[in-house]
Amino acid sequence: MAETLFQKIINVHKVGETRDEIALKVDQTLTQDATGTMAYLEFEAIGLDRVRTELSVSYVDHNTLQTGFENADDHRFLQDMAFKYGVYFSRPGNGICHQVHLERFGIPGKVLLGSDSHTPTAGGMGMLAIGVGGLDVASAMAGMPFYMPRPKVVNVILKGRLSPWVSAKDIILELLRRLTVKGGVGKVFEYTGDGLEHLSVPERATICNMGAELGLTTSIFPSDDVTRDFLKAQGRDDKWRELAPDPGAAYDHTIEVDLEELEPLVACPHSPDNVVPIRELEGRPVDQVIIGSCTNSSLKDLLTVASVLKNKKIHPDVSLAIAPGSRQVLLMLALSGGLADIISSGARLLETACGPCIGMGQAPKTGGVSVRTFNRNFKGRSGTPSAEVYLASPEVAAACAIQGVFADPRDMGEYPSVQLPGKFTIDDSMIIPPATSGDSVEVTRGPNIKPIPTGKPVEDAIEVEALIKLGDNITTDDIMPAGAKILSLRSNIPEISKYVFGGLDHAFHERATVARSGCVVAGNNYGQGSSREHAALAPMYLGIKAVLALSFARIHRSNLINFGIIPVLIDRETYDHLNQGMRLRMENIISGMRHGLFRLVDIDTGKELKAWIQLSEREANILASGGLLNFVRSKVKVQ
Ligand code: MIC
Ligand code: SF4
Repeated sequence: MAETLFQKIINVHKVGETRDEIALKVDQTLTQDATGTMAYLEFEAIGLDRVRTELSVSYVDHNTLQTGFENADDHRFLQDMAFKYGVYFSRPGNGICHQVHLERFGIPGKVLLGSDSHTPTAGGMGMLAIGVGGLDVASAMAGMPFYMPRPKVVNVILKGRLSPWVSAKDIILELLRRLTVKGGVGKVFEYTGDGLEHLSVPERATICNMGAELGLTTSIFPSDDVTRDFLKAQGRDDKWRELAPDPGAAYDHTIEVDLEELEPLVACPHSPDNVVPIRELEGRPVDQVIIGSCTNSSLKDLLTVASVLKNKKIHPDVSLAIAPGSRQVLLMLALSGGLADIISSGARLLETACGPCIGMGQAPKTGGVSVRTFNRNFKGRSGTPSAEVYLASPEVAAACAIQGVFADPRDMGEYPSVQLPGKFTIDDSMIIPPATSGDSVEVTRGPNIKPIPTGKPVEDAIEVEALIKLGDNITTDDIMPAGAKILSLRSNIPEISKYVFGGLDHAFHERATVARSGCVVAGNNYGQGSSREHAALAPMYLGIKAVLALSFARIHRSNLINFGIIPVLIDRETYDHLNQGMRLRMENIISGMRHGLFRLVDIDTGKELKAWIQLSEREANILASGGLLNFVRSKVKVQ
């Protein structure tokens, strides 16, 4: 039978399956520092002396601002842990994990699990790459399979060729416009079509990267001649193999995008799916432009920007900042002369890291309008709650920086068609290989690194207070905000838990501390966005026992289960009934976890509310063990 590419990769990695889940052997893992400190503490708690993957890499790219000892201590801890346990360590300054992984480690056809929601970026080179919480990565590093909810596979056919000044970013923005941030939940997008021929690996990676914003499990492109050329330029052509779906493979659904019809698009505040053509915004003033992030900071992107900025100055009312995706990109930009064009335009050069994407500097002014080549524009994520953040391609961003207003790049004359070099400059000196034996390696732990709290087995009956009632599409940035101040507490759960829901409700922490046993009520797609397990771990620490929502985002749902919080599904009637401050009783939870039904009662009125628990058998076992860490520990020992 003709098979999809997804199916072919599954066939060689499947180590078990149930009706709902496929168990996969994981070949590679990646972590970044903001999720990595927890992931390695968790791996350490599992008790093995070496990772059991083909390759694991620890990147430092998020918490690079060192305004106190905390981040520097975490970096040292991560370097020691990597050296000890058999993990490659990409030093701060070497680049953003997803960009560096594409350049130096990705291999077509392999399964990659990463503790960052944009791990699917590697789908641009034919990897099956999935974003998960840190504990899932720790478990994979311990050699445990990854259990993927069985997705629907959608064929996205890209037809024709992009017009000048229209870029890969516009393809994914068009999909977000059509499908919304909920449109990809439970799905994998597999790209085919004659349009692929003209899309380089970094452009494909941009499309896969923002598949995370659709809520997709992952996205994947075939591995073809374009992939081979990329790997060859990286001196890694031995890693190439051809991978494609069989002709006539059956998909659950098909979407077509005619690339010739696309125009430059922009996602307006405060959601990546709030997409309009740039012409609808033309002429409105812009205060800040930032080019970078794991979505758009490849050499291709920055060489294009350099050509646009060449012999021009940025508008006096605009601050333009540029953060190259990796040290390789920065080096080659310098060697090509493009960096000089960028600097002389008046741009501010930032280090090769996530930077402003996660609120590490460059927060806009009060009410400022910021055009960014990033993937997320959730309210407050930039560090300025009143700022208006727009997401666009590097081409649009550069045009806005020069004009000082939203500007259509198509008015800038001839498109600088940039060709990628046949050979990249390769220097892996900022990647430290692990020690051959970790036995004698001492791990340094700064005072900010606190032990991980572990969950307790779920009880059969509990009383909880509804501590907050929220609407649809609540992001993990809403639950556990980021930004320079809070991110430095990622290895200190007691401290970071003070900021849970901080941007929405400053009194939440105090209410939760007083109540000691609470639940959260939410609408659809609760927990969309990042993979940060702190959005489950910190609420668990505050005594949150359950989240009652109309629906959940995939990664966050798993994180809740991993930390012993029950994801309870409710219908609209129950949602409308529930209010902040209500006291609720949950009964028959243990059998409910196996069979779905349990009792949810409004204590004050005695009214019984419709609610159910939908878990796989494995997930029920995890909750019964008090979380994944306890569960994995028991499994690893018996192996
Ligand atoms: C993000 O883009 O939100 C992050 C920061 O990269 C997160 C991970 C984290 O919170 O550490 C993600 O995307 O998973
Ligand atoms: Fe870093 Fe932003 Fe990418 Fe997250 S989305 S990995 S913060 S660059």
